[in-house]
Amino acid sequence: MEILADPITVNCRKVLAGLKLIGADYTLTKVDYFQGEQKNPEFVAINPNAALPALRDGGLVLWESNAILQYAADKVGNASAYPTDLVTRADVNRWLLWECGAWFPSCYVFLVENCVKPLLGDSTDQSVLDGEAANFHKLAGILDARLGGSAYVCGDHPTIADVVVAAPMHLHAWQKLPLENHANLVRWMSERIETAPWWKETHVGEGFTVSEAA
Ligand SMILES: N[C@@H](CCC(=O)N[C@@H](CS)C(=O)NCC(=O)O)C(=O)O
Repeated sequence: MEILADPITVNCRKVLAGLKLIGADYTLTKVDYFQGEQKNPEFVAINPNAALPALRDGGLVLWESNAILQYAADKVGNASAYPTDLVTRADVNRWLLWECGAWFPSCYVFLVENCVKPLLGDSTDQSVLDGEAANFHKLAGILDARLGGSAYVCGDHPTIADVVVAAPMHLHAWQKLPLENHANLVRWMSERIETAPWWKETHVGEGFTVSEAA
């Protein structure tokens, strides 16, 4: 499997961490996000959305980070990372869709305002952050309630749902995500996610720095 990605971005880190959790072999072809290489015609021919990441595997070209993880887990046959029983799989799929449709867009507001804009010399728009706060707390509360009843998002061991849901908050301190009232979410992130090898090996630091291991 060839992954075309820039390890600093949310959805690329998600895929790289997920592939490590799954135990899938892959090669990484870097497409530089801040150089805008995702907009180059060669990459747009692979992903017409001009967005990272993408996968090539034999004749398959696949984009959408969550679809890439679903494919990779099924290809490897890792039923721990992506359970095959009907009910648990439905649960995992539900969180994947929730992340893409609701959680990522909310966390992304904080990433843009508190990380990307200052880095590019632009100023944070507090009114945008204030406008997103209620929605963020609603969503974080949903996740917090789930994590109050189980160690991981879908049970007692990590699945791709954990990687997918953690990714949009991967720079939570720098993003200044207002997590103080979501204790289960904070505990899960610090004790279950940030201690995991697949997360540490794909570390992204403030300023969008990556280690060699990434
Ligand atoms: N739903 C897509 C979102 C992909 C996406 O938005 N990727 C960002 C990086 S995390 C991107 O490349 N955006 C294009 C841009 O900002 O030019 C996925 O999960 O793969």
